[in-house]
Amino acid sequence: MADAEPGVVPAVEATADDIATMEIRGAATIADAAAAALATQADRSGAESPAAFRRHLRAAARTLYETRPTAVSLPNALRYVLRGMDGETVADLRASTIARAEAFRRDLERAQETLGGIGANRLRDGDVVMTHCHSTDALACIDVALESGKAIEAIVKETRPRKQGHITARQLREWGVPVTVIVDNAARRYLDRADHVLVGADSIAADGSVINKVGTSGLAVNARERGVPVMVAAQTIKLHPDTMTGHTVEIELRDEREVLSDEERATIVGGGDDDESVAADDGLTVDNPAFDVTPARYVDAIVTERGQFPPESIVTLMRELFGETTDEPWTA
Ligand code: RI2
Repeated sequence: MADAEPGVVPAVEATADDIATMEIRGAATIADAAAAALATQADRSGAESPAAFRRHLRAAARTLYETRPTAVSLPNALRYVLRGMDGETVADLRASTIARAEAFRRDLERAQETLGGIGANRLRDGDVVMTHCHSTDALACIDVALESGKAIEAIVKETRPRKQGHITARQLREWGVPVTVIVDNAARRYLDRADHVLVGADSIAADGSVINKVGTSGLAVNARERGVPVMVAAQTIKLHPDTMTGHTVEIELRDEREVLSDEERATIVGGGDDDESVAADDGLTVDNPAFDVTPARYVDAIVTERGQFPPESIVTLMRELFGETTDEPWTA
């Protein structure tokens, strides 16, 4: 855990740690946890002056912000809650911040339900859906389709390196959905059986490109070649306002041990625990990007709680919701 900033309560640090280690993961879940953590900070803050309260809230937001760089739901959540921090006394600041965080969390849940209803309209009775990774927004679409009596089958990519496809498979089996789990490399072969590719998003850029779990872009290209439509389920909290002004989305690089354990590495480069020569520079590089970028032209529809959009038109929604302001209130 990084050194705590003054005034940040331990529960916020614990949430930040859980996000960094992916105990808490998935863009919507991260946003929800971050808002809850700011409410906890407000509730437990020991600040004795309004200025100190504001300073500590900003420090808490910074602590959360620095955990993972790609999912924009995190800064969007922090910005939303901090903008609601209002009042001349500590008591008023506390109350307004907590109320704002609670409103955010309610809206998030409602948005996912609404999105699920819209996405479900794209699914017909008997359809087979191929999934990648684990997305609560994508699963919400299947959930509503099932509730309305449609039979759905799923082909679930296991999604290396962390195999979050297993979480998707578990959820779908709980709902009674017939599931076929495949290794990622089998996806193209199984696309012949799929009616949809359905994925979530960590960020959506102004040009309609979708940043999602690594492997999404290859899947989308193969799906286009096979004529299988690609549907992205993403609440508007996933829209990345900075991209309207030309910024790019940072792709998180994670620990190489998620790909290759120390033991596996030793089997490649030789040596073992007692072999000092392996330690420093063994000439083997392991890269572990968590996400990739799928260009808009490979995406058929982005489904949000505000409706379904062709990716190229998502920028109009982005402007409407965020304007041109992308300040970072936690940097003050
Ligand atoms: P929901 C996940 O990232 C996946 O890439 C998933 O598609 C995306 O977040 C959205 O998830 P990670 O946190 O918000 O597992 O739809 O790296 O739940």
